[in-house]
Amino acid sequence: MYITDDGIRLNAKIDMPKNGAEKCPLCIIIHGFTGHMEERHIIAAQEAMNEVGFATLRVEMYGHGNSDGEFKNHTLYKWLTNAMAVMDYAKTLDFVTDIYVAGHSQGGLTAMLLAGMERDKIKALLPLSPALVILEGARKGNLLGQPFDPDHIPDELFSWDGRSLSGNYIRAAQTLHVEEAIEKYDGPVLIVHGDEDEAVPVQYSIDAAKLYKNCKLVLIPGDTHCYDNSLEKVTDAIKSFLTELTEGAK
Ligand code: FER
Repeated sequence: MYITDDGIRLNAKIDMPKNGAEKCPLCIIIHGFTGHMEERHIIAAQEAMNEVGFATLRVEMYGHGNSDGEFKNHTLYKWLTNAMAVMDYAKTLDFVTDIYVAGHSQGGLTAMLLAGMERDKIKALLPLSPALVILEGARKGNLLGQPFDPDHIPDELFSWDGRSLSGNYIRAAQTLHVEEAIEKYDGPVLIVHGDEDEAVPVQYSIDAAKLYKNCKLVLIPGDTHCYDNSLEKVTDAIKSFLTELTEGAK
């Protein structure tokens, strides 16, 4: 299935909850930088949500997975307009009672920025190891382990898989301020982060959790960026957070 954002087709997949409910909440799930919807940790999050009565909408963003766009040309601006298009689509689904948004890493950062814009439409927010380091790295001149002059942005940088990325990625990231999006969002937030994350230092999540008005922070001891060691702790945290919210509402 495709959701279209201004002519760009975004590959998307809905999975319904296990309980067979006719109406239910839906959680949008966004993968990270170089990621896609079939990654182990994305599927684990999807299945955990389906188990506790949530439908999920996994979506692949511009330049990723089976969506349109070149990886080289993706920016956080494009991911944000994609995310708004996905929200618009979710709002049209008759079976959906409430919309939730989750994302891993760059997808978690996108979810946090989106929640600032759609604060009245997003019931709760689940950033998983959100890549807040990107915004600071873009402004200070270090991304993907590569130093650069932030006032003379290079034409391209190289992803960890060797692919080229346009300097426009840096230009866009330099302008975004997640603190404003955090300030605007009053709903419940669950941040999950492995405390041995090699790509995004855990301190970013510790600091962000303090800025949200209503945030639960779950640190996974000894775990990595993609939860190689304790994925079940991530899914447990997701299930208890969502169950508490939906049970609390009854
Ligand atoms: C970086 C650190 C982390 C970076 C991107 C990420 C573009 C994103 C990680 C992810 O989405 O998994 O320096 O630079």
